[in-house]
Amino acid sequence: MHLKSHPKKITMKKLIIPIVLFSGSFMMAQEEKQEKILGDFDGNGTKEYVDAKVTDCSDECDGKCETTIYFSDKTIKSFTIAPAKGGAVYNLGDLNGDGKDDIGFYPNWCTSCWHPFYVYTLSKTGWKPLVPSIATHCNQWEADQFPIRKDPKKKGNVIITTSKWENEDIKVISKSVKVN
Ligand SMILES: [Ca+2]
Ligand SMILES: [Ca+2]
Repeated sequence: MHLKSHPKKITMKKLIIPIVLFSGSFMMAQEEKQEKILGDFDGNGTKEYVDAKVTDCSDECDGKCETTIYFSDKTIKSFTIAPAKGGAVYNLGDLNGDGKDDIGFYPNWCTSCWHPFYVYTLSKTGWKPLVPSIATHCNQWEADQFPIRKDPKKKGNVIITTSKWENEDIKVISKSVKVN
């Protein structure tokens, strides 16, 4: 009896330890992915991190709700988007072929499923929109239809995918637009 119960205990221990380790490293990877986006946003050949912080915004989105995009390389100007209760920052790659990675921003907000998607590029005078803000509905995101990407068929163009309220329905429409 005594001998039989012993191996069972050892097996239990072996099973538990790898599970704890796995979930721990998985959480770390998730956090890292959300917090640090790497890219060469000023085109100087060195990659820097981009991050976002929100100021003056309650859980109910009361306040100024300004979100500032800033960089680990402090020579790159930060810029502010409002209203946004934080949001997701994307490195979109170099969409317009100027040697600089471009930035996408999808703001968090408390109401509505309609949120704009912003695309920014660094010009000599500072950050400016590469294209007008793209209207997106949460259905579009759930369907995994990302708002902007390089047009693989036409050099200097991007494909913009936007949501539109049409005939009492939400339609997702894509079109090719020249950006360079
Ligand atoms: Ca850089
Ligand atoms: Ca660019």
